[in-house]
Amino acid sequence: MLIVHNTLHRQHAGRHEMFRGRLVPCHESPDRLDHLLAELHKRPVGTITEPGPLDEALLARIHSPRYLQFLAGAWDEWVALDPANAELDALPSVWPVRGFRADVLPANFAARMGLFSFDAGTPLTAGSWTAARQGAACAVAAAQAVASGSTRSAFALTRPPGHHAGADFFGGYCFLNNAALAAQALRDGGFERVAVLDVDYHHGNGTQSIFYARGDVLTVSLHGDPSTEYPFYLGYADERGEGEGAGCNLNLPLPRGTGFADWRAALGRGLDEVKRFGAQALVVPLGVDTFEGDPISAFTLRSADYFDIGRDLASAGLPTVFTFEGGYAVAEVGINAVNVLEGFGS
Ligand code: SP5
Ligand code: ZN
Repeated sequence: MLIVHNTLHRQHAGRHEMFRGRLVPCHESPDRLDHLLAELHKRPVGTITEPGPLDEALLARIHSPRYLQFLAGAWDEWVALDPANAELDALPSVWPVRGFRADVLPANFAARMGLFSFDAGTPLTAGSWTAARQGAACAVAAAQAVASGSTRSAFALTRPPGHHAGADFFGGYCFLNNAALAAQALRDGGFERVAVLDVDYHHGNGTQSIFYARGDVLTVSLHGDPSTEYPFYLGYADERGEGEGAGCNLNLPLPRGTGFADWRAALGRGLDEVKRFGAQALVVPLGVDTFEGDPISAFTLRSADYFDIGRDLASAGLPTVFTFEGGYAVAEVGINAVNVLEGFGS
């Protein structure tokens, strides 16, 4: 397995996220990748490389030009609002909901932050753009290596994560949709039909929305039932895709407290769907926030279960790209993620 390392991820280090009226310390922190890398050094499951420069044309096929332009200038604009902001994380505080204009682009930066986001839990910092771009470059490099045939499987150490980010919005700790970029890179690399099988605790709303009307990319997500779990407003079982993408989205919501037996049965249903679709390559947004010790999630998977997840995913027999998503029991993040990779094999 090829492992693509994100050296610049540390430049994205939020201090606080808004949670129920309080600013609380960020769950999504740079030390998550330290633990992952340390575990990869203990248990080498593949060769570690660094990505080349990010393919701008590919980036612009997944994200809208005005969103990318917003992200590129966001930190400077935040500080321009007030020089004291340089010491603070940028968070949105006002959003356009139903009935508001989606076509306007307010000059006011705070207004644009809301236009391009869906929560106040995703701090944007001085280095977020640099880090997100390098994470995306890892996902693309991993996918291109798989598409070229130089490796059968690859794992991208993407941080910040990506599966909540849509074509023109950030949220859920995500800015650029690494998994969507990987799927598009696999399509461009010659695979006609690509499947995304998202195993993070949270619904992959960004990836779903990006591919919702496309028939060439299947999106499947196993996740905490959005009626009680973040991101709440998408991820229900009746969302099956639209237009050419009708039938090409599958959501498998599971209740809080779900254990490995039920979770694994849902994974089996997801894998059946991947097979039925006739996927030629697979992208797995790998979150390990399904772990019993995760501080923000409510499934009860144990560390040993992640070997079985890897084995089950390998049974699809497809060229596979993993992107790294959630998982906030920091000390166990490395063990659980590398267990998946070890179970998967090469
Ligand atoms: C990539 C990913 O896993 N994103 C998840 C974003 C979840 N954001 C909402 C977090 C709510 C935090 N709840 C804290 C509960 C503490 N008891
Ligand atoms: Zn998650």
